[in-house]
Amino acid sequence: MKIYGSTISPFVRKAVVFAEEKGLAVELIPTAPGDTTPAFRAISPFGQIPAMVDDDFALADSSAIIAYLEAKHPDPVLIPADAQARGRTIWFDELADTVIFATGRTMLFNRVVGPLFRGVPGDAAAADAAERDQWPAILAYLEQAVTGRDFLVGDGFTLADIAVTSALASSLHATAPIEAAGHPELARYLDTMLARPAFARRLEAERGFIAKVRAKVGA
Ligand SMILES: N[C@@H](CCC(=O)N[C@@H](CS)C(=O)NCC(=O)O)C(=O)O
Repeated sequence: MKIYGSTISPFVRKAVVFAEEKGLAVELIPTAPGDTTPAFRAISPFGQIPAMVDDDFALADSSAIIAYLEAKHPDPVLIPADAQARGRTIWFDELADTVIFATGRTMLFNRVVGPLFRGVPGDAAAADAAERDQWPAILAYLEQAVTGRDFLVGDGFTLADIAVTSALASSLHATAPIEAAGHPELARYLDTMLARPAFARRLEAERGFIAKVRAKVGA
């Protein structure tokens, strides 16, 4: 299957990792957010990444892609059937897409995407305010959510882990690493998640790409 986008976006990384954790081969087609080419707009009418083509079926939006993949490839289960476990899984997925990445996006766009990729100055004060006023509460919430646990929901790996790890990974391209001194359980949890091959592969490529652009623009 083809997934269009850049995994620096948490939504794209979430869809790619979800597919790879299902054992599917993903061809990532590099596509910038807002790409206006007609072929891309045919599968993502509003230009958002990710979008997917699987055989002759096209679909945009990470949540739609993930629901499609879970139905088509139920093994391994990544969205539990149990009512409470499913509710908790979707809670963490939404938390990642909204609360975590709302703050992460402010840091990422103003410190990385704008200045490095788009050649526009970022709003440094907005990024600093998000890091100072919103980021600590998110880390504190996640610290208690993973304390004494290997996974966010139940005793197995789910979409909750993929979504939260992906939102954190994108945010961490633009802010300090999570130090074990301040958040020992979250640091341990994140290390374990990021060591999974699907995450590790993407993060290595993303870091390499950001470093290359940084060197090119001299930032
Ligand atoms: N609800 C969408 C959100 C996707 C999204 O916001 N993607 C951003 C990149 S992080 C984008 O493509 N923005 C381009 C635009 O809105 O023009 C999903 O889950 O896929």
